[in-house]
Amino acid sequence: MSFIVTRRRLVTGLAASAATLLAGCDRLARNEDVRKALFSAENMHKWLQRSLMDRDALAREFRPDQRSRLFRGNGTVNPNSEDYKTLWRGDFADWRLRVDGLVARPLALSLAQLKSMPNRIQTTRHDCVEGWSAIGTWRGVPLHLVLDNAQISTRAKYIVFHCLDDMGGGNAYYESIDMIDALHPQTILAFALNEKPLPVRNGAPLRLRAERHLGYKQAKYIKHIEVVADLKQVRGGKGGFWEDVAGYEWYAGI
Ligand SMILES: Nc1nc2c(c(=O)[nH]1)N[C@H]1C(S)=C(S)[C@@H](COP(=O)(O)O)O[C@H]1N2
Ligand SMILES: [Mo]
Repeated sequence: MSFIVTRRRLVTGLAASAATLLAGCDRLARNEDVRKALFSAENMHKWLQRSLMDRDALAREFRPDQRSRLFRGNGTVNPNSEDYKTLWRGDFADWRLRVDGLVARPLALSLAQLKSMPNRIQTTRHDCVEGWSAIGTWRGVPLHLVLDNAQISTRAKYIVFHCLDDMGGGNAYYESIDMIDALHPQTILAFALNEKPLPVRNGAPLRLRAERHLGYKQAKYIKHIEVVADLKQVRGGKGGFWEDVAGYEWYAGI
């Protein structure tokens, strides 16, 4: 006998168990605040997304001829820090990707070293919350290969990307993802867009592509990857620049 669990049956099943659970929590549920928190649209959405979404599923890939003619830039498109300008003038030969935190072997990788590692090419659609999308072809090193090289600890829970651009007042852009996304096959450190070196506009010399996520997770101008067990100790504590300053959702899955 074989069992095929359809998505619908899973949803129905989960909803039924939630109902049983909630009936048991009747006294608790009579508390107005608890009820509001449980049934807020945001929490329901989060709960459904977290429990049902197949986190290993691949994002759709497109054919190269489906690419957008121009992959526009957004957010920082020309970092104005002296550090960045100096690196750019030297064609990023002096740039290093630092990898540290919960690792046995901290790394400082040059662009040449990254380019000599096995890489992946993927044509995907980028979706920005500001209401635009673009399809581009990215080439880069799968993040899991870099993490393997650094020998990350079993305590590692999140990967934080620190960037070279200053968003004002010395606050660099940063973002983070969890280990499921870090090990996802389409999560790459991209050094090329549409088979050309990554333009400054789109994050030269290295940017993240985590294809199951919205645009703001795709950190550009990466200089440092930090492996951590907790996001609370990093910067504003919410896991990303926009999460800290504007309340964007940390989990921006699509
Ligand atoms: N370092 C850095 N990364 C960033 C941003 C930024 O301002 N700085 N903007 C984010 C946002 S909101 C989007 S939509 C994408 C834009 O990528 P693009 O410039 O290649 O279109 O980069 C993301 N990564
Ligand atoms: Mo965005």
